[in-house]
Amino acid sequence: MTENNTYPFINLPLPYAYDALEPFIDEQTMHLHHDKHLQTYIDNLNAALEKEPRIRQLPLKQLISYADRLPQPLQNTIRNNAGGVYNHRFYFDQLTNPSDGKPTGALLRDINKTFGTFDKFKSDLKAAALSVFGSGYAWLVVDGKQLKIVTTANQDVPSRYCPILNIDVWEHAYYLKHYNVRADYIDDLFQIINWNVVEERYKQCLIK
Ligand code: MN3
Repeated sequence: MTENNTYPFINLPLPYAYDALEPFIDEQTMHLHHDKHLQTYIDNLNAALEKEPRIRQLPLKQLISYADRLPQPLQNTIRNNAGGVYNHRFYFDQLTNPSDGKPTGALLRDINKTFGTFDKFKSDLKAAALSVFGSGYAWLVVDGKQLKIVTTANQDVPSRYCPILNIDVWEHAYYLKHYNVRADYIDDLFQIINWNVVEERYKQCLIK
């Protein structure tokens, strides 16, 4: 579970070493992605909240859902930067050392029920991730009790659903190693998913 849910936001350390995801995600990408890109969202969010005492104490997810009611340009600033913090923490927390892992138990059963097979699920999620034009994310979410794949643009969060897995398809997530070949990055990402984390999220979504 993530601590530090309110202002001032800090960049929590990765739950593994920077080189832990090699050879699928390289160490340099992890340094840039976590220490520079995520840090920038955190700094920008803190700078915006410093000037907005009325919303400063809202937890991260409430900031995101409240953003719609804020005047422009504060609305965009909060949506993009609070979303950037939430989405990146969510992404980093679900990764782990390479393994042949796949989900077990209820999650595997329900993936098979929804998508046919685990391989079909992976190809559907990959297709969704490839379909994101420009920057954004592909997600595995729970909609009511139903698994579903959705995509979001920029740093938007799929607020209508309970998310359990995301794929960051911003080029900064893969460009150093995979260049422009997003498909190869997605294949590599499937080698480093921490399915225990995803299964735990699934359990939490189902009891909401
Ligand atoms: Mn990113």
